[in-house]
Parts: sequence; structure tokens; C-alpha cells
Amino acid sequence: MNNPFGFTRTLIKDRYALLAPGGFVPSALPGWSNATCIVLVSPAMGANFSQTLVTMHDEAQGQGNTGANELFAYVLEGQCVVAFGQKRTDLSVGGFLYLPPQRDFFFRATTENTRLLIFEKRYSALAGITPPPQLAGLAADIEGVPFMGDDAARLQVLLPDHPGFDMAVNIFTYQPGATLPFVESHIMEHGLMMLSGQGIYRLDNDWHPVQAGDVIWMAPYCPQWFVATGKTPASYIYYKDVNRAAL
Ligand code: UGY
Ligand code: MN
Repeated sequence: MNNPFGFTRTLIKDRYALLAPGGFVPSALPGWSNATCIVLVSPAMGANFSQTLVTMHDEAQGQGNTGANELFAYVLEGQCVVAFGQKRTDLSVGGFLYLPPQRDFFFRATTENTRLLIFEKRYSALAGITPPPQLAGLAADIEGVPFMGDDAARLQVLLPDHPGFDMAVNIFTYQPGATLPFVESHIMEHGLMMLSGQGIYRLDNDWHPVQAGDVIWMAPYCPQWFVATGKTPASYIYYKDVNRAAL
């Protein structure tokens, strides 16, 4: 959106960031061709992970090796084929892929404007625990469970609950008027994208209207709360670091 008054909802603070799509700027990323890559959250901002939006155009490809990192990719729109290790699978909307360190990967879009949300982080090994296996899945196959007993706020946990995983990626869906039950402050950090609907996000001591497409980074201990507003459910996908000691 061209705004002649220099206004933006985007706000980058020490403890959180809110990024509205009108301010997104692409950068060329190694391994991706015919794709628009926008690094939304990164260590340059103060985060310990990265969150990237990739829009794949006709014949787009992305390839690389996870190296010391792990990678989680979620299909927001369109369809692609992905090869990893000896496997190959099709991913469509709601499809996701988790890759542990040292894995080759190759994505190829099979429809125009396929959009992927990618979380990457340095994998933190745990003595005596083998790193998690690569896996692919579909969000629609994972049941949403009431969050702290609230039927109107449901959580889908996309990755298995196993100590080998040091990241979680979940989808939270709120009926209109539903809320996070209390203001959370926790050691885990979050990277989030609103998938649908709208609401108000409390971040630190500020309240922000948010809607589908918006992105949020929350640093560890950033107080956070959400209420879904409007007449349709609101949902967001978010990253969280899990299963590791503070020291
Ligand atoms: O998993 C979480 O910490 C989640 N309840 N936080 C959030 O939705 N902001
Ligand atoms: Mn939280």
C-alpha cells in the first residue's frame, strides 16, 4: 500500500515486533530462484530463530542443506513438491515439513504464487537424546484441543511432543470473543503469523489491532495476550522454543 502520510502499523521494539504486510521488503536468499523471500524475524532483530515468507512464482525452486539448523516449512497457499533425504512428497495448503540438521532439501512450486512460511533455528542437541526424524504432515489431520479447558480457543500442536524436538509449531484458533486465558510471560520466544480473522494482541504494555497476514515476534518474557474480534474465527501459526534447560 502506498501511504502518502508515512504511516505504518509496523513497530520494532526491543521486546517485540509487529510487522504489517504493507512494509514487507524482499531480499535475495541463497538457494531460492524465481521466488520472493521476505525475512520477517531474524537474529538481526534480537530473535534466536528466523521466520521467512517465501512466495514461489512459476517454476520456482528452493534448495539447500539444513547444516547445523533445523527447518520447519508450512504451506500458506498453493502447492509444491519437496524432496528431502531419499523422500519426495507433495505439500498443499496446511501441509508442513520438519527437517533436522544435515538434511538436503529441494522445493519446487507446482502452482503459481505458492506461499511458504519457514521457521529455522540452530538445533540444540540434548545428551543421550537422538535428534528428531524428518517428517511431513497436514494441519487438517491434527485435532485442535481446547486450550486450558476452553472449547472456543483450540490448539493444534503440529510436531510430536518428544524431548528430541527443541521447537514447537502450533496453530491457535479462537472463536469471536475468545481470549488467551491470562497474560502469559515465559522464557520461550515466539514468531507468529496471523492466518485468518482479526483481534487485539497485547504485547508488553501495548495493545495492537492485528489481522490476517500480520507477523509478530515476541522476545522471551514479553507479556502477551490475545482476544479475537469481529464475526469470524481468528487463527495464527506460531513458533516456540521448547524442551531445553535455561542453563
Ligand atoms: O504456547 C504458547 O505460549 C501460547 N499460548 N502463546 C501465545 O499464543 N501467545
Ligand atoms: Mn506464549
